[in-house]
Amino acid sequence: MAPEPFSSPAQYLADRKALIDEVLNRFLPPCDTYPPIIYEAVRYSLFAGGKRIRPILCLAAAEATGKTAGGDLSAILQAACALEMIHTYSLIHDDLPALDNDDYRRGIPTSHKRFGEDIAILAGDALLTEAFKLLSDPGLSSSAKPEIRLEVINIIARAAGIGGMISGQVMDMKAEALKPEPNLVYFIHQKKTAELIQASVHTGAILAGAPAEELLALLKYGGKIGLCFQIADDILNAAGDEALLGKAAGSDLARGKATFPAVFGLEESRRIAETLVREAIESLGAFDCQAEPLRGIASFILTRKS
Ligand code: GRG
Repeated sequence: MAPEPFSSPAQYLADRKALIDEVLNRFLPPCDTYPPIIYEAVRYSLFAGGKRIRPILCLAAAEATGKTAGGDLSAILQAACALEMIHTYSLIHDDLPALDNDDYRRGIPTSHKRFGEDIAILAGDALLTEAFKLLSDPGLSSSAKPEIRLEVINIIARAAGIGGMISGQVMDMKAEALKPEPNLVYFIHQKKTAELIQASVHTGAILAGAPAEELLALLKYGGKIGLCFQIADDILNAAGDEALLGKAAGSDLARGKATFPAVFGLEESRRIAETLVREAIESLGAFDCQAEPLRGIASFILTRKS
């Protein structure tokens, strides 16, 4: 089934989220697969109501190239779902008692609160590994050439791995004992959040066959909104509505986390985030209306309430 055409950012996000949910559901075995507890735990976190920003960005970047219209989206959807699995794994592990020790995520008890720490660790491990199974499974989609598929695996592994999200998470924890300062907070946000978001855009672009100049512009866009996404997350944690967030607000300050509001204050953090959104949209200057979803997502990142 072809995705709905773009009408508004809100409609686009809702349509693409429904599409991602449907495909994720198809990729995952049902809850009564043996041993059921781990399938249930994986589905519990994956279908807890996440916004699906990373997979949607993967689709939107592919669509921006204009090369997907009427084409086979299966490899792009496969990669998009893998990105959401990696993101969900990172949230499950981030919430563990040994890391952030959070009780609520996406408005419901965290995985370890619901299933115990042992199963939560394994659910995260399962999602990370399943993501790479999905990315490397040629049986599911033959529409991407093997060398492009390998490049995608490498891009995502670098963003999620030791030099990417893991380093960001390590410094996020270690920084609680350090003085928050600009270089540190830029490093954490770049690694912890921005690189996977940029990799989502990158993945969609190369699977769609974006030419070099478009790819560069899309990478610039992805880097800017990736950083902006974490700054917006910091601002929501400092000044957002707990009921809308579905998790505790104010926790970053209480823990002494290195955040943009802690380093720059709320007002300057908002200004930096606005500049990043503007620059992200400017980097799409050479694209036509097919990049409208990407422009809309950039603005949504700043106005979102959860
Ligand atoms: C390996 C033990 C172990 C832990 C890894 C890598 C890691 C833990 C954590 C990643 C760091 C992390 C959780 C960054 C936060 C990024 C972020 C802004 C998350 C919220 O993303 P949204 O708003 O969430 O897209 P939804 O719920 O909408 O999907």
